[in-house]
This record gives sequence, structure tokens and C-alpha cells, in this order.
Amino acid sequence: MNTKLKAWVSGAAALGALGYGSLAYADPIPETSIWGLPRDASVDGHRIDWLINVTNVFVGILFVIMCVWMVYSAVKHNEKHKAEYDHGDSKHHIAVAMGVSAVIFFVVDGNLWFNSTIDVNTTFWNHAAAEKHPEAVLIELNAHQWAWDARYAGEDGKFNTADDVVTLNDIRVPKGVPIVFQIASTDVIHSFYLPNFRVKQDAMPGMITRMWFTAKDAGEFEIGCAQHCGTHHYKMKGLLTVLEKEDYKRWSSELGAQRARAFDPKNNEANWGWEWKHVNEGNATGADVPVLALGSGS
Ligand SMILES: [Cu+2]
Repeated sequence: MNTKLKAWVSGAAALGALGYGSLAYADPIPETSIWGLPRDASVDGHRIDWLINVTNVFVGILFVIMCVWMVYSAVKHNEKHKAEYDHGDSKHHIAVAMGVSAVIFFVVDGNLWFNSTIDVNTTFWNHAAAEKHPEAVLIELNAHQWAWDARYAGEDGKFNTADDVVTLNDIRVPKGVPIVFQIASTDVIHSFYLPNFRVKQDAMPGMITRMWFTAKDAGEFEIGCAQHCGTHHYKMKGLLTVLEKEDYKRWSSELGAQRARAFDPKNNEANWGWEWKHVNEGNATGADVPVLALGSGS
């Protein structure tokens, strides 16, 4: 490659990477925009966004290099160029191909693997630490075709008792404290998805899965089901409202009192809660959670 062309190629690659990089690192785009990620309303969502943005920059740089390289090759190897026949299996060619692949693999995939492993172990699957927080809010979630039932322990701190707060497609949580979910499903596989909090967890029949996050902004956010779960899957939406701590306390004690008045111990279908399964020390993923018996009542 001559020096002029070399300079042009590297200049174009650098410009492309810079443009792409600044786009990826720009301020979050408003909710109404069709571009970019949904607004991040969680304390730890930046970890996910960073990985997505950095990967986009890497892939953007590679894309620009590939485009420039293809255009250069097409122009250089025009009809005036004498064809050279080559199988590309010489030691030199194999070494170059392996070297380029290894750099891409270790830099792009290696970065994803290394940082996501740290994020998962220290944060997203660290349910034990989230639960230990003195103000953590624990919620049991029962997914079914096609809605989300949420259960809070109420004043007594115990699940499946008369003062539990139970809601339908309406989850309210306080700002600034860990919100820990245990998730079950009565029928098929659903997936509890909170795009604004960068978390998603399958709801599996016959077992309890876990998920947690801390909200940093008050407001209303969508709950989606991210697993196709039947004909009315599209209707399986809910609302997650993040309240200031005092507003949340008022809401939960009012609803708890109402619920205690309406409680019917014989209504097994309504009393679907379970005793909270605490995470064993040393197993932050909660993989050994016992199988759930739904509808046993209390
Ligand atoms: Cu669903």
C-alpha cells in the first residue's frame, strides 16, 4: 500500500471510530426516541450500558476497517491489475488470519467475558448481598398467562399471611434500596423484563428464580414479558412505579390494611405465596432453591 493511501485508510478508520464512539457515549436518548437504549433508571445499569457501548465502538471500528479494505481491494484489483493465483494457505497467510482473529476474539469477546463475569458475580447475581441490606424490599412474583401478580410480605415481614400486599400488573418500589424478587410461574415460561433497570429473568414453572436491582430515579416504567408465552403474550405488560421512600411506606401500609380486611384463608388460588427462600451463603446464584409447590395455601 502506498503511503498516501495508507494515510487515507487510517484517517478514515480513525474518523469513523471517533464518530461512532462519541455517538455511543452520548447522553442517554429520551424515552420517546426510537434510537439508543431506554433511559437507565437503575444504580447498576451503567455496567450493562458500558459493555454495550464499548462493544459497539469495537464493532464500529472493525466495520469501518472492513469497508475501507473492501473498497481499496476492489479499486486496486481492477482490470489493469495482473491476477495472482493464491490459495491463501501459506504459513504467512495462516499466521495473519489467526493473528487478526485472535486479536478480535481476545479484545472484543475477551472484554465482554471478563467484565460481564465480574458484573454478574459482584452485582447482578449477588442476591445474598442485596437481601442483607437492612431496607431491602422483598417481592414474590407469580407470572401467569397473561399477567404479573406481585406479593409483598406486609407489616409482619412474613409471606403468605393475611396482611400481605398483593397487586396485579402494578409493582411499586421505593427509590435507593435493593428490590429483590423471587419469581415463579403457574403455567408456562415467562420472562420478567425491566428494560429501564437493565434486568431480565425467566419465570419458570416448578422453580423459583431471582432478580434484583436498585432504582435511582422515581417514575413509571414498563414491565414486559420477554418470553413468547401464548396467544396473549403481547398483553402481558405491567407498570413498575418507583416512589420516594415515604410515599412507598404510605402506599404499602394502606394496601396491607385493606388486604387484611379482605383476606380469605380458604382461597387457595389467591394465597399463592411461599416462604421466602434465603440465599445460602457461598451460592449467590440461588441455583439450589427448592422446587415450589404453588397453590398450597396457608
Ligand atoms: Cu409471558
